[in-house]
Amino acid sequence: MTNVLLEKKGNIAVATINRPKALNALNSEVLADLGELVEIVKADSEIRALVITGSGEKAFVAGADIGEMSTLTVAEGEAFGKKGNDVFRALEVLPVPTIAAINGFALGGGCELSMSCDIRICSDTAVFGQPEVGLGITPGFGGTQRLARLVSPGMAKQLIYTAKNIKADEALRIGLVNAVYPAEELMAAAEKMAETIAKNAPIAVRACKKAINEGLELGMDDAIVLEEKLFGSCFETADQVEGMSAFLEKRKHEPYQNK
Ligand code: DAK
Repeated sequence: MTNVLLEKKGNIAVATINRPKALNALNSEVLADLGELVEIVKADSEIRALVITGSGEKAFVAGADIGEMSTLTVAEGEAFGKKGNDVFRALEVLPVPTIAAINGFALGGGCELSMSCDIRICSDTAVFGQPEVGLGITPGFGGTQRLARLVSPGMAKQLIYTAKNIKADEALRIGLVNAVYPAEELMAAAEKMAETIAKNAPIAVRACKKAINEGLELGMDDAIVLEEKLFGSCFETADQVEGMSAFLEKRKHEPYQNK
């Protein structure tokens, strides 16, 4: 991968979208590398949390690549949209928890990429928006769906119909991000959060992700059954035995084994 850099640090990994000259805009190559990233992280049992950020000081991702999109035919547009949607959906359902560390512009496909992550935190320099209708298109990488689910349908419609950008403090106010940090502190905060997650029992963390993601698609009666099953499945893990034994024996648990 040349457009996405992956650095492993113990049990966490940091992926950096690396196309700074184009403000990390998503062209076909970046999308292909993001797809590869998901497969690499899925196959690596040492990675227990993934942080995604953008290279340079200006942008997380300034959207899908407008140059590449500008000449698409209807069929090519659908294919481009499918490529992005498939990658973003694979990221969303990746069992490993993901944190978007949004270090600047997160526009269009960039905002959509962040919304495919489990948790969003940003720098005080971050700017969010779905500018697509200003370019004559709709959001195409899940923006109409994920923004409406994450904030509210009314706020999503306002942002999408007006194509107006919002700053970090407004993103925090509407619940698009969980926290805002001074730019120079963002990555340390993201990695600290990832490390905190990575220290918890990984099978339980992954089960929580599945329960929340899949449960949100169900009615409450079915959703709590899903939770019951995932809760039950933890009782065949060594980490559950160790976690509860340590509590009862009034000692700190051994590092979790992911077993
Ligand atoms: N695509 C391509 N290049 C981009 C880019 C983008 N989205 N954003 C920035 N760049 C490039 C600029 O062209 C410039 O390149 P050079 O001229 O230096 O070669 C370089 O990055 C630096 O950008 P600026 O010179 O413009 O930097 P500024 O600080 O002046 O402005 C900016 C920063 C983020 C405000 C500005 O660059 C900007 O407005 N960028 C475009 C933002 C935008 O509109 N993004 C949303 C794109 S639409 C779909 C699939 C996907 C999508 C929709 C449908 N289907 C198939 C259905 C997704 C759509 C989008 O994401």
